[in-house]
Amino acid sequence: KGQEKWPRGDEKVWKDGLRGVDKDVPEITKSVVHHVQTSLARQAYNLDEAGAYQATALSVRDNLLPTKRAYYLSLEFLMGRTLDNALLNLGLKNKYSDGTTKLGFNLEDLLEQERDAALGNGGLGRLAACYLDSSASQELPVWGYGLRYQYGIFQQLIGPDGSQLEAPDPWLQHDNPWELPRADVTYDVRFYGHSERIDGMKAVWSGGQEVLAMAYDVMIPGYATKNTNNLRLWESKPKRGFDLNSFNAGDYERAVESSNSAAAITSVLYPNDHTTFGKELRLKQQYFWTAASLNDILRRFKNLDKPISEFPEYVSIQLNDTHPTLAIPELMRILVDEEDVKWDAAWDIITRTFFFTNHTVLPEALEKWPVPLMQHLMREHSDFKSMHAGNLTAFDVVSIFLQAVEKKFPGDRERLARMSLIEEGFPQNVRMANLACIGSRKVNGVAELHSELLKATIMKDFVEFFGISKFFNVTNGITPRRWLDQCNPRLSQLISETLQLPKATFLKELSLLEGLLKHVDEPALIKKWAAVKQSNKERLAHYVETTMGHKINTQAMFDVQIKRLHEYKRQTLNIMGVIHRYLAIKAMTAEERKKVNPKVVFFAGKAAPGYYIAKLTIRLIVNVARIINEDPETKDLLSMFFLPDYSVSLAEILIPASDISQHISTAGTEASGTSNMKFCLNGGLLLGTVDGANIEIAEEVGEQNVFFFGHLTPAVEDLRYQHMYHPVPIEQKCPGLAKVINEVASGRFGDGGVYEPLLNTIRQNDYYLLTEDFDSYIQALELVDKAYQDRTGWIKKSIRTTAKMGKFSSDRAIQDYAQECWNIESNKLP
Ligand code: Z15
Repeated sequence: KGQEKWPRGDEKVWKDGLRGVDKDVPEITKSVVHHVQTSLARQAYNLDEAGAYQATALSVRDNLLPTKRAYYLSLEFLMGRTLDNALLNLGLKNKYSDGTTKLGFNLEDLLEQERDAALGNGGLGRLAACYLDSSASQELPVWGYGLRYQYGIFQQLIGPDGSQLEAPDPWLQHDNPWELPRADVTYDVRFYGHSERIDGMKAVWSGGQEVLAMAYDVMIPGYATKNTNNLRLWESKPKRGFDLNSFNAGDYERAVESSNSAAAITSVLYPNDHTTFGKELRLKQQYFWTAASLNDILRRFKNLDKPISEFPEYVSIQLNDTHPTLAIPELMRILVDEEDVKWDAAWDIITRTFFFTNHTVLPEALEKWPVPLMQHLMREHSDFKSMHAGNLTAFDVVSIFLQAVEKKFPGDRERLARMSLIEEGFPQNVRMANLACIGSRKVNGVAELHSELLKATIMKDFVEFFGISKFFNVTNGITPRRWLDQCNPRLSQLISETLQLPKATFLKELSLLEGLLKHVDEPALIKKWAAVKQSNKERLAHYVETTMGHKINTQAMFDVQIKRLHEYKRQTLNIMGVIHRYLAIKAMTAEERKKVNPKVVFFAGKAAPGYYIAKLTIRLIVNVARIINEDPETKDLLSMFFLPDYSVSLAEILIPASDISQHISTAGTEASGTSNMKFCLNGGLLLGTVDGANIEIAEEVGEQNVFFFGHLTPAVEDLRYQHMYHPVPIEQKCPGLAKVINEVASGRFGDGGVYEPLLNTIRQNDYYLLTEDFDSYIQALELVDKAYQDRTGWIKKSIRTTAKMGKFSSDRAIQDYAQECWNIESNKLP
């Protein structure tokens, strides 16, 4: 239009926009310049309005393009309470506090009314919850899929003899304001029945039981953003309540039964952690959930109107452990039988869509399902009869994969047997980890050591077959919103004042905590830091007093071990250590007792209802506590509590109150641990073995600020071999521990005979190596006592520990997944 000046506008903006150097050039300007240069291949010097229109339109269109989404499939989401978290994320806590006060209600009391959503067992389920928080907070399009159990993890009661009792957790008895029932989102899921092939190609699956999956949506608010993500939980329902055409009594009964069994699928969370039971209902849960989720994902993809070959460009699916592995053969079935995709092309889609996270190397936790059970339940997937090309079924993955292995390693029959998806035996079993591995683009462990062990043990053959680049590590993380700001508001406030930063700044960029190091020697900070810890200890003491009726000395050191009861986590080592200390104090003179560092030991955790040894450990802890808490000679110096019914909400009280916490698994057994991170973030010091994420925590905070003991991972195998083939009596191997065991057996803490099976696990083959680590454990406890005597030194360690926890934010972990696996970007609007 006769403009003289080229380029139009500000020349510097054009130039800097092009090179992308000037931070002051707004995103939108950069995006338009980008399209001028790349999409139009034109120059600022000859750009007319028609060209500028094109570039502007392309830039706007970028905002409309469908973004890729990642789906987190987890059988467990251990969410805890929502109200406080939602208020903090929205920045509305103060306003609501004022609002309810005016109405005569104290907000803190109202928060206590909420029941935990406890749809998980422990670490794996809580990790999923932290990951949803971090995804929403970083505006990443990650949606969760799980099951809406009627009953969450059981409620734990302690019986008169000290044993664990289980009661149901009917968490949905009152209305749940955090979920939205979606009667409009339902899918049919088929079980049993038979499949027929048409033209020897496509299979049609019919008959059997059809169940309805109905969606419930749980909103996941992000922190300091309007963005919310979604957690979709499926409920099972009978497809037709009753078949109205059935008039005779037999049919009526069958209709009632089938409606019962449909509703049963999502009725209860399996309370076993780290063990597989091979129960048919559990397999039904897994298939029901993966089939409904995949249908939903596929329907959403189809709305985009893209060719099915582009599925992996829009969808990534993270498998949280092997529980959702049936999604692999199910997607294969859908692609081949329903979408007419050729076998090889379908497998290519599969292996670009799925990603697999392994959470343990313990053999008893590796899922295996009997082939006959699978064949019965999922006719279509497991029809092993048809093997010729063009007539393949979803589980023919087995033979095709083995052919490829055979080609790469000719004649290596043992390798073939190890890598097969089928473990030979009566019956044969499907090895889910093998299936998850070959069907995924990448496989990761959850801490550096664990990922290394994975590659060296259960995935060794697969590393040799696929190459090392398929395997990687994402160290777990925790959300600092719940595990600092929400559970420890006073510490969060103190950090904010010290760093002179708004809370929102370091809660979103946790590495900023390092700024505390500059202040670590300031007496004012040390004093305030100690005061915060003290008030958290008083809050815990108040909880124990009101729920259990015990008064606690809050001047004593608080020593905490809270986690699922399991032999590998070695709560037994802790209780033996407590008894050892008790006996030592008993043997002291009054003068010597004055030098003892007073201590209160807290335990909490659930045992799987069928895990006999774990339950016996609880019984021992409770009964030892009953004796020592009543002993007038020692009770001011040592007391011990087993807090019943451990939960997310109880963790929120315990963690900020701890001076020291214990993470003492046999080296090489705890994949990562995540409560270790929570304690350290709250300024509690760590007493632990060289295992899981403990190692990376020590790397960050410095070895002088943690208390390590025990044998290292490479020694474990050898020690176990020695125990097996060259057993040494416990009196010789570890006299200190033998003495403690004898006291228990003699009945000092109630009927000793009861504990024989537990004591025998140590006396006999001592698989978890208590006799090997006991002496160094006791030494480490002495070092802890010594360090605690220097209170100022201790507080400095505490501040340094908190300061170095940036790495363990789940924001970082989610970034790792987003980049390494999902290839997704933030949804942030310009
Ligand atoms: C579970 O909570 C974990 C692993 C499992 O295999 C099962 Cl079945 C449940 C835990 C690990 O024991 C723990 O070390 C890890 O921090 C957590 O998963 C999250 O990765």
